Amino acid sequence: MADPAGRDDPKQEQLEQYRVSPEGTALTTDQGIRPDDTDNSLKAGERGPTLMEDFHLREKITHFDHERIPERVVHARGAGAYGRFHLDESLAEYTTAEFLCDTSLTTPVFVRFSTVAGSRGSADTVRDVRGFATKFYTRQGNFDLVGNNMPVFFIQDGIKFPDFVHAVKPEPPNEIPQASSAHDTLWDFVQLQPETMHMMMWLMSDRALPRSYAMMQGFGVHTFRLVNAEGRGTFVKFHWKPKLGTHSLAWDETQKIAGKDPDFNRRDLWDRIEDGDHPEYELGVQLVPAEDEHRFDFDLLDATKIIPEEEVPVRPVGRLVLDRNPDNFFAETEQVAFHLGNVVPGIDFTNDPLLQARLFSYLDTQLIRLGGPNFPQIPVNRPVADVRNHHREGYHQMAIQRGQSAYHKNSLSGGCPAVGGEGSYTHFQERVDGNKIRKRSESFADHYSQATLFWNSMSDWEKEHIVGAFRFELGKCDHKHVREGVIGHLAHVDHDLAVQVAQGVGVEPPQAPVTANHGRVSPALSQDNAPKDSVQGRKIAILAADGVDSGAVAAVGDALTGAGAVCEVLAAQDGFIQAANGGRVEVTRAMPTVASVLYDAVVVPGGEESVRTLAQDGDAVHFVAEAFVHCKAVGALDAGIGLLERAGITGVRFADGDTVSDTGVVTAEGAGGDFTDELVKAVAAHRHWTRRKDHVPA
Ligand code: HDE
Repeated sequence: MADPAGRDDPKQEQLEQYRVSPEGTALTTDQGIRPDDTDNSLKAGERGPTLMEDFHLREKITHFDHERIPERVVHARGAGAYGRFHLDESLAEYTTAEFLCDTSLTTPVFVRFSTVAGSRGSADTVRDVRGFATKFYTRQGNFDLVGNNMPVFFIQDGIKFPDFVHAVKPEPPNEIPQASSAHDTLWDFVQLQPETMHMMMWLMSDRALPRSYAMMQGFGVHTFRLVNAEGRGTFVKFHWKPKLGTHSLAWDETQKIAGKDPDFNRRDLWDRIEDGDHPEYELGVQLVPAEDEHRFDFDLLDATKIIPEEEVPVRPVGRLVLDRNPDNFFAETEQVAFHLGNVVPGIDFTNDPLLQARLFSYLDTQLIRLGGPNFPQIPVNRPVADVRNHHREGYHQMAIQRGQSAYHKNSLSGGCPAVGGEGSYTHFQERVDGNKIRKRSESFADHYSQATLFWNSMSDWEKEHIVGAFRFELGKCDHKHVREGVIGHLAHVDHDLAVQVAQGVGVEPPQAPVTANHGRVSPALSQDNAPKDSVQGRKIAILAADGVDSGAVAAVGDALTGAGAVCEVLAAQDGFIQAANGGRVEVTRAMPTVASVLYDAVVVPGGEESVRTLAQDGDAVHFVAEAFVHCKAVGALDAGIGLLERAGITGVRFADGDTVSDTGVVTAEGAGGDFTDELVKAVAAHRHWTRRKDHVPA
């Protein structure tokens, strides 16, 4: 079966055998019998008791009773999509993995994005790490790259994972709070486990609040190993870089979205794919020759460390495009089973103790979640490569395995399936010896330097957001000693940071620096340096009422839609509004059903009567003010400029002599080319974070 671009896709072809649709069919039981009625149970008399023999009732209720499976213990909430990975640069010098060597190949994939701490029904826009898990259906078998949107992790050794997850999940007595790290147990864990500090800097940064899954980086986190045809190993870190740049929401906005549209990121992914605006990511690798293993001031096996891109550049090798939504959430997104141990020849592991524990966990967890060892046969999990082995039976065995022998070696089936030979998986040969010991390597001991590197690399506005996040989260901790403990660690990261956070949470700030800041920076870490040249998939609200200048609505709509954005006309009610020139403008949505937090920008076209009405509508005034406070592009034309004044955005004189900052506020008399060009640029900039906004009440 062909993909949307008309290319052959073996995975979609395989899935097609399992897809069923209701059109033109008759209702049957699971046994294929057509009941004559599915609305009334079988009774002894119209008002009599229900009969046991009603097989249809029993089957229907029984199946319903068993509809739920356990949610994932972490990463329970997710959204998935199919796509294709195309290789541009061959890595044949480093690996035998065919999909990384042959540039003529396009590999089908399934990707699942997720939050970590929340339950399946929690909101998308919580402060959290995001999972970015990719299953490559390669011709040599499945390769799963089970990554996150942050390149480091909270802990160094997998044996701490249950402790960490118990600390971040809702607290045991009352299961509060849902999908939030702002509570005592998480921060208690943090203050007693300083290896968390680097990751906590990421978690308190805007990286934890992605605007869209299409605007989020992904990282394999661990150091893996590529192995070439000669058996030579090369260390590798995997990176996904979104084509649209890495962009985030404002913290206040995320909390409001969680109520207005808890499915915000999931819906965004779905809509983009439905609209043909396919999310795209570049796969990059950082390669480190085996002989350089010890050349860094950190250990490559320590998952709380990055390799700064300035030290080892990220080499782009291919492109991932997500172009197909699943047909059924449960069948595909819920039942997909990722496993770090799913590797293909040419990709191998390292001794990272976090990675090693994960190798145990994923297979184990799928057994309980998906109910037995045959989950690889579920359509979304099936490799496109042939599967033949001596595994037999188990719950829900789908294959009818023929033949007399289910063992190796055998002579009765001609020795088949045959073992080894060309293209088989050979483990990397590494000499290993050492004392049996429960101990962390000394090379894992520095918990602060890279947290400092991250802090140093942030722009002023990013630093402000980080301080705000620490204050919010620690401010929710009831135990003062927990707040003090965290400030104690922050003091080792950066003195100013510790002082600013301490001041916000009522803790005595450190008097003098306890650790000198090393002053190093890695510009690649700052979102300030992300590409800001596209409005693809951005959502723009055009506020209007009767009497609107329909020419301006059309000009703004054409310019932004032409550049790839999605424009929606919002008015007090659904239907149509009368334009100033007598024509009609169709309303996309009634304002009370949406909110500014669901848009990237707002535009107020002219039309005296329209603007007079909007200025008397609290929803409209708040819409504009809130968009401004969330640093979004705000556009106004002619009389529309008056609404900005009404919202308290313009016309304000500050006591300190400062004037109103107008970055990202685009106004003009007449919707000419300059206005729309400036507007498109202001929207492409994503947000105008440096804008002064404390005077606007929203
Ligand atoms: Fe996971 N993780 N993890 N994790 N993880 C799971 O597997 C685990 C870690 C990640 O969309 C579970 O099927 C341990 C790092 C993603 O289905 C479970 C440790 C990274 C997903 C599990 C880690 C991840 C999971 C829960 C420490 C980034 C969602 C359900 C040793 C590199 C995959 C499941 C999806 C899911 C265990 C740490 C990423 C329990 C023990 C580091 C993206 O097996």
